[in-house]
Amino acid sequence: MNLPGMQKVLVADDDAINRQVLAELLKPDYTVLLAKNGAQALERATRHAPDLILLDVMMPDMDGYEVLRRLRADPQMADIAVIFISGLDRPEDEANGLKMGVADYIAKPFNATVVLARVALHLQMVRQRRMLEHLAHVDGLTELANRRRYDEVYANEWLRTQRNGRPLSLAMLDIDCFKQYNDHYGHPAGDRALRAVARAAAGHMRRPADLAARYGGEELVLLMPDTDGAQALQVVQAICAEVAQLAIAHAASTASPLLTLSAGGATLRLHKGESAQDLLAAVDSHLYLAKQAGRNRIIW
Ligand code: GH3
Ligand code: MG
Ligand code: MG
Ligand code: MG
Repeated sequence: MNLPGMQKVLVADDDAINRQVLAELLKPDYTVLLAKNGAQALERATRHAPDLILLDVMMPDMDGYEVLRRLRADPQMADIAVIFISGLDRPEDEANGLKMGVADYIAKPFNATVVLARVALHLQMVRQRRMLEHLAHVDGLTELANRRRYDEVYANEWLRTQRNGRPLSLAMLDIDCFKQYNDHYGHPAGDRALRAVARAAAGHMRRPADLAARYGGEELVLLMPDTDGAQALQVVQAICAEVAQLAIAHAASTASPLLTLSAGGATLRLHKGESAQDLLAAVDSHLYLAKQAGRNRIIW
């Protein structure tokens, strides 16, 4: 069965019998992908992002060591768990494999029950690691990226922008009179409103590199690499329009009878020699101006 929630295991072995035996063994519990050589293993891994790779060490053309090196050198695949399955059964071979960073080493001829148990164990660790990463990077209330994640991504995007000279746009959204909203409607309603605003913001992040994050409290930050000011402004306008459409009543707001946002934005222009802090400072001051000018507006 290939259920969508099933974890994916890639079996890479040049021996057709081995592939078949392992595939039959794993198929009841996992989505199994097969590769008959190193090049195919890398291609399948790139395309299908398996959770675990059972990798034969001795293969013609490209051996398991080389496949592992190339996986580790590719940021998209560097974290994939790998188990070596090898006819090399000397302790040195096993120790070498483990030193290269594989999760486990299984000697051939293998015992089916043991292979299955080890695969299950490592896939459980993969699930646990993903859960920890999720908890470390995602804000529990809004499900947006959290501040920690944003700081990491911003630092990377900043460096990338300095290398490629492409524009980098940043915007900060802040819910208007949100303290009064909580005071008037209660914190649970405030949480729901904040989640709705977060969903609207996330829904307008179109490119893979775009990031909407919870900067803190009721402030969301949008990071849009490769996006000029005009494009980024349109995105923020669309988010504000969507929040207006949600028509969340806010009887205690000084800005509008409905819940609104204020936003500040700026786009990095390298020739001005701005720093990462300057960009954030510009965004902050624009948000401040938007608040000063009466809220429910965007200043770019
Ligand atoms: P302004 O228009 O100037 O932004 O006014 P404001 O009241 O929105 O700003 P202020 O920074 O004074 O208050 C922010 C409020 O947001 C205070 C806090 O109770 C509320 N808030 C922050 N995080 C959460 C949250 O997770 N849930 C709820 N319900 N409220 C939150
Ligand atoms: Mg082989
Ligand atoms: Mg506010
Ligand atoms: Mg605020």
